[in-house]
Amino acid sequence: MSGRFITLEGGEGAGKSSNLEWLAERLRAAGVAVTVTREPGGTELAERIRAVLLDPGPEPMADTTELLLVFAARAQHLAARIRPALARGDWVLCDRFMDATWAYQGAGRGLDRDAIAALESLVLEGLSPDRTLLFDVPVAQGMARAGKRSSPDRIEREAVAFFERVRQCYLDRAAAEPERFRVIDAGADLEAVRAQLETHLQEMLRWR
Ligand code: T5A
Repeated sequence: MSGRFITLEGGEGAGKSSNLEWLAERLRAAGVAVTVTREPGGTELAERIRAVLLDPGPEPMADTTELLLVFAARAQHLAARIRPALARGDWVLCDRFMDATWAYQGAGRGLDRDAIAALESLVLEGLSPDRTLLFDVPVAQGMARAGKRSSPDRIEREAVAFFERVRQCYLDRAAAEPERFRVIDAGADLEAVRAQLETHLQEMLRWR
């Protein structure tokens, strides 16, 4: 694989989607071929799994069902979109990836770490992002932003304590892997967030 794999992570309303296309355009302007995608989703089939995952629906979803659906979507996304894009040399910009599973299903739901690790090994086959941009925002601020935009999906209906665990897990993972993660103060205004992103972008462009 000759491309680069860059993931954007963070809690609800942190500003990942607002900056994804901006980042892609900055990279394209520098002559990089970019594939923009997201999880759960990113292919026609994986987007259908996403719809099931996020639909509040009438029947409560078991936590293990949620975990397996997340990985089912990811397996499809990797096979049909991410690995082919990396193989042709694209830089893949992905809105959420494996760290989200550790944060939401691991820390948020409290699911068994060994089970998550086994599925990670099965589905990722050793693939890891080259860089992860963590958009860190206080939970209340992020939820207020997300709440203004649309009615809550199934996961957004969780309690504040769930999202506090998610945030802490992301910060712990960033501290444990400082070479992969860059943490962005996403509570700042958009201009200040983009100034931080610009620094990280220039650093990544030196990979070439
Ligand atoms: N999930 C996902 C799992 O549980 N396990 C997994 O393994 C994976 C991959 C995905 C859900 O799936 C879960 C996590 C999620 O709950 P989603 O809709 O993609 O669902 O969820 P989010 O990625 O959280 O989407 P959000 O839209 O909530 O967050 P974003 O993308 O970080 O925020 P964004 O850019 O849409 O911004 C939200 C609002 O804030 C404003 C924007 O204009 C927008 O209105 N905003 C700002 N306002 C002021 N200042 C700034 N700096 C701002 N930045 C953005």
